[in-house]
Amino acid sequence: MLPWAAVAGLLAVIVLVTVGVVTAFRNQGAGEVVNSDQGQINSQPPENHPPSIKVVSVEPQMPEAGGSLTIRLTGRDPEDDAIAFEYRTGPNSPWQIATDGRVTLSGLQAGILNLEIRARDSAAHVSEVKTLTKEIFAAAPPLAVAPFSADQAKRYQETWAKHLVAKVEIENSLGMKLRFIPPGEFMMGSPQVEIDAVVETHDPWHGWFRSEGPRHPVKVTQAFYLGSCEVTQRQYEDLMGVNPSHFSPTGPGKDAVKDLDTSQFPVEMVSWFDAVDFCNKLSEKEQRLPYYAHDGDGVTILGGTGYRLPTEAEWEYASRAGTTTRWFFGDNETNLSQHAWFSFSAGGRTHRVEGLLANPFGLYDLYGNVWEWCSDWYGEYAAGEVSDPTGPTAGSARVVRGGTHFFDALHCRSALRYADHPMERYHSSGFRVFCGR
Ligand SMILES: [Ca+2]
Ligand SMILES: [Ca+2]
Repeated sequence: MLPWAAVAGLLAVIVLVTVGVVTAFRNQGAGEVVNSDQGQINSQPPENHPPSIKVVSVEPQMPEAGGSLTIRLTGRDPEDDAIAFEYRTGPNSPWQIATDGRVTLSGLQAGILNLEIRARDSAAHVSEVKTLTKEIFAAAPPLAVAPFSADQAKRYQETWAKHLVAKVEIENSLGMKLRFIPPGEFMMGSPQVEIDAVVETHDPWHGWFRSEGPRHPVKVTQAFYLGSCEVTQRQYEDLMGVNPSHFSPTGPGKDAVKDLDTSQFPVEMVSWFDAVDFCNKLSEKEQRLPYYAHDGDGVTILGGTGYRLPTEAEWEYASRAGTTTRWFFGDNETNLSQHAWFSFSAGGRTHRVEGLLANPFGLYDLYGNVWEWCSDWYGEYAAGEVSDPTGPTAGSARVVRGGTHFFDALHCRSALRYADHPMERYHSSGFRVFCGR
């Protein structure tokens, strides 16, 4: 005769393994078990089974670090015993009660969360342990919503770069430096009072000045890299094999740059198509997918990870760096010569890039030196809010931004717009490159 406990244990194992084959009945009132196959009566406690457990919901679907996570649980017990739910966040953590079948975790840490859950019935039978695996995402920093200070611009740049595991500055295969620009929002264009003020200068550019309105909110939803400088003559020649620049030792403007090393001067005499070809060739060099398909007069946007020209919204957003003033350093024109080669300071020619002060994002020569081709066709602004605008779908001229070495201060502002036919080449036509992350 086996001891009572051993019999009970053996029977429990048999029942667990052969549920559905061996059926046990409870002998009412006696606390005995009748085994229907063998007809034996033993002094056994009633047979009981563990409950099952199931996850009903997990909220939110993409939990962020510092936030909370709520998991709702349900379960069933074969005997309809009362069920309690338990959880723990690791094999070394104590089991805790999930009151009302709800687990709420707050103060989440970035990384992978492995939550163990189980159910226990009132007869102390415990379900299998289930593991719920959830990625906790690092919290996104706040968007760079203008206006913000120069210090804040740097902080946005650093925190977003860190969040996206990117560098604030990268150097490409041509030795060209590119600056990380965080996503954000800004007011594009000039307010009417500003437009009225510059039109008051009786400049023949009234039409261009007026096209700075209506000022409208723009969202820049993706971080990107923008060349810290205009593309230089050396970079252009290294990649394209030619230096078309007017202000070069062999160009028509060679007398203006006599005895000067112009290799770090901005390349000019490049058309919009030349700039597009440069971007594509640089993409190929770095095994990136070319952004454009260029066939004769036709350029199709393929998208992809390659280099391209910035949109004028991206150019203005990066140029403003959170400011709402005429220039990224304020409204005081007398400070422009610290930041730009323009008619007052340039002496009628281009100058070495990176020679003056940068804007808060670390971009040089945004104003003056050479015009910077943008990707957009030129067109009037619409009034409403837009996200990542790319300009009209067709047109006759491509946007250029920033003014040049022979324009005065009012033509070298963040909001100033101008456009040229994409085939045109001037000794003031240059560009800087855009690269997605
Ligand atoms: Ca049970
Ligand atoms: Ca420029």
